[in-house]
Amino acid sequence: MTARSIEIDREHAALLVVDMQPDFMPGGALQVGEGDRIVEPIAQLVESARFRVLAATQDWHPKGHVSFASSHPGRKPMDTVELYGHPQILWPDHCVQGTPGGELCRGINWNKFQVIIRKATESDCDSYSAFRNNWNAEGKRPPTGLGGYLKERGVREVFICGLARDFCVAWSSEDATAAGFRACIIWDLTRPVNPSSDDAIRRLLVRAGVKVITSDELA
Ligand code: VGL
Ligand code: ZN
Repeated sequence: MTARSIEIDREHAALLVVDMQPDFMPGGALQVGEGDRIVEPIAQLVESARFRVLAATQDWHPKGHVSFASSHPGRKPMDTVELYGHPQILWPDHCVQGTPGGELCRGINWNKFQVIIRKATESDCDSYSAFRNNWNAEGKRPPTGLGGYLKERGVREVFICGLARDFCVAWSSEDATAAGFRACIIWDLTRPVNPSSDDAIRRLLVRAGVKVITSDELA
């Protein structure tokens, strides 16, 4: 099979690198299998200068965050509870503000990024997506501001990679199309929390209008 070649319209293109943080790497508090394997290829993409805008997210929870199992007596990590009428998976404590596990990972030149959005910073609301929080007590999903930032900078197409494929990357990709961007998920530069979700996630994203590509197509 010969790889298709995807033209990047550099002037209107952003790379969005999601939650590349030690707590999501093997050995971290909420480890994602092989999360470390995508650091080097993402670093190369960052160096390649093929995107005018480089954006990233950093999961950045206060201590005692509502998404932590430790905040729900009697619950354990990976349990699901209902929060404001929607399912909320309870996670191990992770990416706590100011802790080493919450830093941006080594191996990627973060100095090149124009914008790094910290998300899930409010105690009572989670945020998987780079563009919007999860539902809050008012039943709303307030924007993070990233969509406005990218639009004001003339971005039309967002290429998305990072962790985790089935949570923050999937939600960010879906919301990117909802916000009016062309969205491409660079599938091989993501890794899932739950590998058995891959087929369902891929179908969900395609249905939402997200283009699923691989990094070799960008070569
Ligand atoms: C994430 C679960 C909880 C992610 C963040 O980055 O995908 N997943 N917080
Ligand atoms: Zn989180």
